Amino acid sequence: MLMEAGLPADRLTRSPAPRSGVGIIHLGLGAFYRAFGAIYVDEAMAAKGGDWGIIGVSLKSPTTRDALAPQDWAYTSVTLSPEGEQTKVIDVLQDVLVAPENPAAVIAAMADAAVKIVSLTVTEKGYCHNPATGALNPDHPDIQHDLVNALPVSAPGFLVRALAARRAAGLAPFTILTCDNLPENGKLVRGVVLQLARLIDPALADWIAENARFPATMVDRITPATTDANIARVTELTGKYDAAPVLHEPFRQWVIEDDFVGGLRPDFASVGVQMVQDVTAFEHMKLRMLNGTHSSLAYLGYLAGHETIADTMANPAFSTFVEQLWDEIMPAVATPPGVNLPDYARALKARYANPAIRHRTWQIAMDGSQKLPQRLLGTLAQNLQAGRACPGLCLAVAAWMRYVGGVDEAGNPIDVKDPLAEKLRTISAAASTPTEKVAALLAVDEVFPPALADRLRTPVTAAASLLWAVGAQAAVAKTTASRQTGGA
Ligand code: CS2
Repeated sequence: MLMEAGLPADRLTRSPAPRSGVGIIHLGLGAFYRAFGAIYVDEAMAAKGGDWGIIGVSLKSPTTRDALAPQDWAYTSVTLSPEGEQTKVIDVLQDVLVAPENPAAVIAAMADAAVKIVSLTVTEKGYCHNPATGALNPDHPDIQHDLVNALPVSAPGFLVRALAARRAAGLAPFTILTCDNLPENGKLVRGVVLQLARLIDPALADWIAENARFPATMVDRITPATTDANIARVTELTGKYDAAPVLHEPFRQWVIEDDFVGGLRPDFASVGVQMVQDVTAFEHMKLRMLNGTHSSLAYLGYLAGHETIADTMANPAFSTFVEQLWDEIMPAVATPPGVNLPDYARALKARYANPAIRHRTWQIAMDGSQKLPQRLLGTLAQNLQAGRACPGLCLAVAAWMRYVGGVDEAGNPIDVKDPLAEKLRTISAAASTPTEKVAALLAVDEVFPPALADRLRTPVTAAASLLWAVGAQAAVAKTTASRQTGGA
């Protein structure tokens, strides 16, 4: 990394300030957690103290550990607003472990008496569940492995084996704080952990059910993957080379069910986290209104040739279309306390349009088979049952179907990243017309519960026929033809 004078920039280093003790193990050390939860924890300790230092765990690759180790785990957070960039060094991480290199060290860290919370951002597919039902998939290869090996590979495996170690040592369990965009995420991770524990040792499952806590959360901060260009820009801004900065929007919202083992947690409320009794309404609103439209814009925007969400929103047909989506979604969202849904939608529109955030449609399009149920299908099920047509949302589902076929509108291949990618491509390729493709893909019951598939057949077939006939840009415009362009 060269500075203007032609000299290499110094590497970012940690401040010499004394370190706090470790209280949290975080599984899944991606950009999102480092731009979100880690910063809240850092601020809560600065405001109110406590030994809540974090050990991060990468469940797959050593990349983040290798990038952060020479920086003694410090990294730069960059807030990107249309007005400019603001940087801050975050040094709340105390260590980073790479699970496949030493799973026993991860279990030992999680079983340490000082640890009170294990938090997770392992993405939807990291829970090894069936997306349509939310239940553990016992046939998942990682779960098959973890059933018979004391040194696990999956997130549920690490949770269960570490809880077993704590029970054997006579310690209390930790709180499991999921920070992934899953429906009723606390309940989901609880179900997955208890199912796996029961298959390994029913008495362990009973102990976990009685003593562990699984607060649900709603998490929100748009954080695109960091690129090489971002790294170069951070060096320009700070004069230091940081191999793993995180770049994110100014907005953030964290709503947490206040249900921790022994009540032990950082003073989150002191730094603006909403501590509530029930997160469900917040979570539904966010998953349906934000992530639902994000995925819709990602598939349709990608097909229309847009690289980022901001580029997609700059296309007037799409900025009108997204308003139609919110109008379709809002009747299926209960208003959380203190929120006004149209205002929430207006704020989302401004966040999406933030030109400083280059969030690739391709990135958001990843893992659609794991995302569609909570982002789009719950809304559709509720609306169709109530007799409310949803042409915009059906067009989004059709766009996902087109996308997973693996060929774009110009005939170029799409690099589809999804645990079901191969299966979906094969199913799509075996069907020739849009009608046949829709029928075949609706039969994928990991994604579409059969009763919903029946309801979706007619409207999604209509949307797919339009999409295949005229392309994404014109299909979006046609679907909103009766609307006025303009503000939300
Ligand atoms: C996005 C989310 O990549 C995706 O699927 O929809 O990561 C989104 O940016 C966050 O949930 C915003 O809080």
